[in-house]
This record gives sequence, C-alpha cells and structure tokens, in this order.
Amino acid sequence: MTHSLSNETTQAANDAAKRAAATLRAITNVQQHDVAVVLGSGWVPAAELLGITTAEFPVTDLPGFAPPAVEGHAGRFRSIDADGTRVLAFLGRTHLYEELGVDAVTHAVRTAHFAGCQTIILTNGCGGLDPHWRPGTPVLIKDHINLTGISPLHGAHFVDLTNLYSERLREMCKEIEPSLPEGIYCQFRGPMYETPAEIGMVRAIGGTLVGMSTALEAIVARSLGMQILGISLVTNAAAGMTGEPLNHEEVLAAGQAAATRMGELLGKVVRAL
Ligand code: 8IG
Repeated sequence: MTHSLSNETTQAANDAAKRAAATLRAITNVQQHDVAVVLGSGWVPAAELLGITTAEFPVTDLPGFAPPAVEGHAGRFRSIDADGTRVLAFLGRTHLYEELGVDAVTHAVRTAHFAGCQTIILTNGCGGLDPHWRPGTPVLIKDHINLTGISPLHGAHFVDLTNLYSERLREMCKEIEPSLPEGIYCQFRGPMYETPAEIGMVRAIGGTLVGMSTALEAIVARSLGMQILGISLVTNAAAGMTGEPLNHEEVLAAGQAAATRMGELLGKVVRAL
C-alpha cells in the first residue's frame, strides 16, 4: 500500500488536494467524478466535444491552484457529462518551468484522485522526432523518460512505473482509431525548446516525443493508483529537423486544426471507459 510510505510532505500535498476536491464537489454539485482529462497545448478546443458541460470555473476557485502562465492555457476546469460518465477536465496545467514546485505541477492530478477519478487522461502538445508525424498528428504515449532531473514524489516512496501508460487503454484507443502511432515521451524542464544536439541525444536514448509536461503528473497518478492514458499532439517537428525555428504560434495553430479529431477521439474514449 503506497500510502503507508507517505511522509509528511506527501501528506501535505494530499491534504491540499482533498481540500480542492471538497470545494470542487461543492461548486459543481457533482459528488463523484469518474475520469479526469488534462488538456495541454493545442488540446483546449477539443474540450467542447467531450460532452455536456454542467459547470465551468477558473481553477483558481479551488484552493491550491496557481493562475495560468501561458497563452493558450485557459486555466479553467469543467465538469462534463459524457452520457453519464462524469468527466473532470482541466483546461491548462501548471508547468515545472513556472518554478512553483512539483506539488503545484501535480496538484490537479491529486485533486482528480480525491474527486473520485480512477482514470486520468494526460494530453500535451509536443515536438516529434518521427518525420512521418506531421504537425497535428496524435500519438499515444507508450512510456516516458523523465529528463527533468527531479521527482514529483517525496521521501523514500518507491513506486513501480512498469506499464505506466495503461496498455489496456492504449488498445482501447487503437480500436477507436487504428492508425494511432505510439511514442516515447521525454519530459524536459523547459521553458526553452531543445537544441538540435539535445534532440540527437533524445533520439539516441530512444525518445520520439519531446515536451515539458506529463511525465511528473503520470508518476503521481501512478503513486495514487490511477489508470493512465497519455496522448501527445505533435505540433512541431523537434528542433533541427526541418531547418525552421520553433515558435509557439505554430503550436496553437496545429492544435486548432486538429481540435475536432482530438475531441472526437477523447469523447469516444471517455465513453468507452
Ligand atoms: I507544443 O519541440 C511543444 N512543446 N520540449 N519541445 C519541448 N516542448 C514542446 C515542443 C518541443 N513543442
């Protein structure tokens, strides 16, 4: 039982999330959410297609959430009814590069757990190393490599990370959309994108996706016993692959273009859970 290994810092993070979950229940009037969805760069427009929104608030209405730092990250949450499945969607997330600490980065995950969610879908916009993945290509995360140099866990908390990104959930996605490829997601601290040499390193160690989120959140979700699905939207070729510089506007544009497809996919997945 992972909780028996919790130290006081873990306890404090979980207590803060329990308070957020209590406020969430009170203001949404939904006692139990079933599945959480974290919508990253480029994914926010897909939220419309998940189901019927029954409540929407800024995340800052919940205790412990930081205001948004990045354009295109709305910093809101929604309670959504997807044919009876109660979805808790976070539109935007807190990133490590905001320097608010790992507990701020994982507060939404812990909150979702204490709100009742047994499954979490982590999405992100990222760079892709496979030249076949045009901007706007969704890729299932098969595994990750944490290149941030830090852990989101506190104390001697030994957590198994095998089959972190549920094979069952990946297979479910492939039944819905058989063309979905799989990739290995490498989380960097950011906020700078990689150098071409760093992308060479990623390729050498077996990474195929590069981003600034998700891995630390997945680790905490596993520590809490949640089922995890990770889906990246490749919004740009990784640095040095095209001869073009990277820019944030292209990221947002790729998300807009892929929003309908992403929303339909997520809507089908949450209903199939
Ligand atoms: I969107 O190419 C997006 N996020 N680290 N590298 C990293 N993060 C990203 C990238 C990228 N594209």
